[in-house]
Formats: sequence, C-alpha cells, structure tokens
Amino acid sequence: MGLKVYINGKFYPKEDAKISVFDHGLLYGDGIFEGIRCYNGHIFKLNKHIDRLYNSAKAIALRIPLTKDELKDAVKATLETNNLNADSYIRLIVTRGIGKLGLDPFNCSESQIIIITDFIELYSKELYEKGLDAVIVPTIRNHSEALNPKIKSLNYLNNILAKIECINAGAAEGIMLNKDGYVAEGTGDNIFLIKGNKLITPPTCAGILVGITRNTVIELAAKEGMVVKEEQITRYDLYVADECFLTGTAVSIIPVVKIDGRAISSGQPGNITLNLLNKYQELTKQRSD
Ligand code: PXG
Repeated sequence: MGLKVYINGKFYPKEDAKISVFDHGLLYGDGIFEGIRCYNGHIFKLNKHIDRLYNSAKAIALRIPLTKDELKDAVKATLETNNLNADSYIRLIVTRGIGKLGLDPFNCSESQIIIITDFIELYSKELYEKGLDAVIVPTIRNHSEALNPKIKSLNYLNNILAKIECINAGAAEGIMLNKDGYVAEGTGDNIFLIKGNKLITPPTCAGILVGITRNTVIELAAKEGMVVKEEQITRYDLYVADECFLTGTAVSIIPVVKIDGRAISSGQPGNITLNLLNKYQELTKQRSD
C-alpha cells in the first residue's frame, strides 16, 4: 500500500495529493509548518508542536479551522492510515489557502491543512559518531521585526540562502549570526556550546526558532546537574568552546567538531555532548510529553 497524505480531512494516495497553484502557500510562502517525530509508535512532544503551530498561526493572523484536539487526532489518524507505528517523521503544514493573485491574504479560501508522514535522515550515522564540520555563513538570520524567526513559516528562503552558502563552502551545516553579529542558530537547528561546567545557548531574543529539542535539552542538562545559561554567543566563543552541538527534531543532537576550519577542542565529539545524546535517546523511548 502506498503512502497516503491527509489534506483537509481526506486521505489521498501520494501521487494524487495536490494543492492548487493559486494557494498562497505556494504563491507567497504564506503559511506555517511543524516537523514532528514519532519514535516507536509514540509522537514525541506533540502538544509542544501543536502549541507552537497555533502560535505561528496567531502571529501571521491565520485561522486554523480545527481545534488543537481535532488536529492532534488528524495527525494520529494519518500515522494509523499509513501503518507508521515505528520511527517516522510527520510534516504538518497549514497554508493560507486558495486566493487571487496579489498579496491580500484575506481574500483566500479557508486555510488548507496537509499532513505528510514519511521518514527523514538529514545526516548520516557516521556524522553522529565523528561530528560535523560547520561554517559561519554570510547571510544573517531574519531580523525579528521583519519576520520573527519564532514563526515557523513556509518562508524558509533565509535559511535556504544560508544552506547554499554552507554547501558551497563544503560544510555540513551553516551557522547564522543575527543583525548584531551574535550567534543565532543553524539553518534548521539550534546551537549549544559547552565551556567549563556551563552549557550555553543563545537566548530567544537573539532571534531564533524556539526549538522544542532545544528546550528538552535545556531541561535534560539541568536534571543532570549542569549549569545552563542562555547567553549571547560570539564567533570567538564558538572557536574556543570545549564542545559544540546542534539540536533539532530531525537531527536530535549532533556534535560539531569543526567551525570555520578551527577544530573544536580536540576535534572529536565531546563526552558531555555524547552523554546528552544518550539521555535524549532514552527520553524519546518514553511516553513523555
Ligand atoms: N531552527 C530552525 C530554523 C529550524 O527550522 C530548529 C531550529 C529546531 O527546532 P525543533 O523544534 O525541531 O527542535 C528548526 C527545526 C526539515 C526539518 O524537514 C526542519 C526542522 C525540523 C524538522 C524537520 O528540514 N527544523
């Protein structure tokens, strides 16, 4: 049986899962999304993803025509329809809907809800063991008063431009600074460094997506008795860090061992990073939310 995609309450075979070319999600990137993981049949942090989606919707004045519970049921139904009860990935999308040409979002039809369930592997197993090489890219993260990075919008060109720069530089990931020159985040992940006994990550006011994995790692580290700080980070701080790693739903925790040609400490994944990765993997096996 082929993959089925949910669109507005109905399931369509992958080949027939289509959206109008007049949808403002396509025409203007006007919409929002979430990337969610299902581990061993359990959807990880579903409530947190649903809350963030509704906040993104509120911020762009988009009405989601389902209650949070109805939307959660739709996500679960999509997994069941596809018999995806082991490890899988869920892409939840809400577009502005079908409208006329022209920016006005208020002439659009009801917003369109799409749920795709599939698999995702952003980095090879080898990179988790060896750690990845990152570069700081020229494109800065969106200014919060232009398009707030807290909104997980369908408009990802800011990150895509950064990704192009990192690929051109031959690196696995790009680190983006904000307009003030402080470290913001990766193109699709949050960043942490370890210095001495402290775990440090940029504060949300640095202009970042408030990652659900980020928040989970902050909680985990605090439980492990680590000192966790949300502090402004400079390029220098990254170069001289003891350890560095990235977090995200798709990547979980991945070590960074080189930044702009500088080896981070010995150039091997750090012990604290590997311990946190272990603890995170244990957590994904539990039915916590
Ligand atoms: N920053 C940005 C810009 C992101 O896009 C994160 C941080 C990490 O957030 P979470 O909540 O996932 O810990 C993201 C998340 C994909 C994909 O398909 C991208 C993300 C998550 C899942 C899948 O490329 N980005």
